[in-house]
Amino acid sequence: MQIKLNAVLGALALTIAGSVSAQEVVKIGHVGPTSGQIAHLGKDNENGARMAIDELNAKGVTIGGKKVKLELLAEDDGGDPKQGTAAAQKLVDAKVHGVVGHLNSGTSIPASKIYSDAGIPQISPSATNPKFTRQGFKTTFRVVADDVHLGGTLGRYAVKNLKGKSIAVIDDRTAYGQGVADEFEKGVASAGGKTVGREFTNDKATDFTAILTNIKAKKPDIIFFGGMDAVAGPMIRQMKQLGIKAKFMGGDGICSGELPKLAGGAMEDEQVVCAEAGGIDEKDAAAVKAMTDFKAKFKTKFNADVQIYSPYVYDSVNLLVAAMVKAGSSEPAKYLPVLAKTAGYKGVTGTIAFDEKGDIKNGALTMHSYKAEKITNIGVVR
Ligand code: ABU
Repeated sequence: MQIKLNAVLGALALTIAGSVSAQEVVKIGHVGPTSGQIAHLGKDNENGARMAIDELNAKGVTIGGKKVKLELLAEDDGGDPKQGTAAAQKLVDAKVHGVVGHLNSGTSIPASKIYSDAGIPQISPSATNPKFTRQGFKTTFRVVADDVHLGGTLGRYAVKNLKGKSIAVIDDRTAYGQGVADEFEKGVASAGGKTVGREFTNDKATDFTAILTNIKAKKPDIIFFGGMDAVAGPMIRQMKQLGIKAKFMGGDGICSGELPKLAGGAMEDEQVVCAEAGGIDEKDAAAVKAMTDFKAKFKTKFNADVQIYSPYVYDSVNLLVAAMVKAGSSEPAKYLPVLAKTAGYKGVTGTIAFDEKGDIKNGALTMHSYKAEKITNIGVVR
């Protein structure tokens, strides 16, 4: 009898201990290229996610009356579409509650079908190819402007502000690079400008002598590159070696803190003009303070400067969790409609609202240049 009673008491004690310690875990997936050519950008993104999760856990998150613990499941897609879909499937199999990523359009687009089929919300902090949010998926969101906005604005800026008379275009044949270069050309044409040549390379190339020699013969005053900083840097270096003095433009993919280093000191002051696919108005003191504080905290935590997208990743993780809290559930089917209705969310990258496609409403672009090897802010355009 005594043995039976002890067994019952033991089982009861285990059950009570179990229910006390079984705090619900909410899994947030993050995917980016933490290996390969743009690993420095992938790591920047992953750190943005880590910072958001650590802060939320430290503050404490309650969803549907229960305190939860957030867990980051970080995957590397190497910037490769096949590796991207494999990483997406891995996160779906791990039953993540939401995903932030991927970094590249070429990985975000194929992965979006996998998340959509599984009903899991995905926010890209950086994929700018318009197709990403135009596939009819209810689970797909992005917090940056798209390439139509980005490339078109840069094209008009090249003609109207930089007074470009003969403009050459190069792209890296990726979903992002080719798309943004096409939109740039349209923007140049719409502003009455002239494109004198179009060349292409790939996202792993290191030698641009042949295409730059072709372009040099056309005497451009501006060269636009659709691609990422890892290719743009050596291209700027080789322009200098070939005696090409043209201005160099690009989209968000080249607009990193790392670009001067990648160009090996070959970048002249104000030679490069690029646009971040988001940003905050310099006149909005509260927004400027929020971003300044973010950058300082990021530097303290990771001993690294923000590259491009980590603030967008940080906001994206916070958006997912805010929607879960508001919906009272971390179940994707329950919080997805709340996420879709996001409006007036004050993040470190500005105020976020989604349109019916999952795109940011009234997205901003921030024009940047470089001086003394440091990125400088020219201002926000909308
Ligand atoms: N937006 C530039 C980098 C990411 C991408 O769209 O591929």
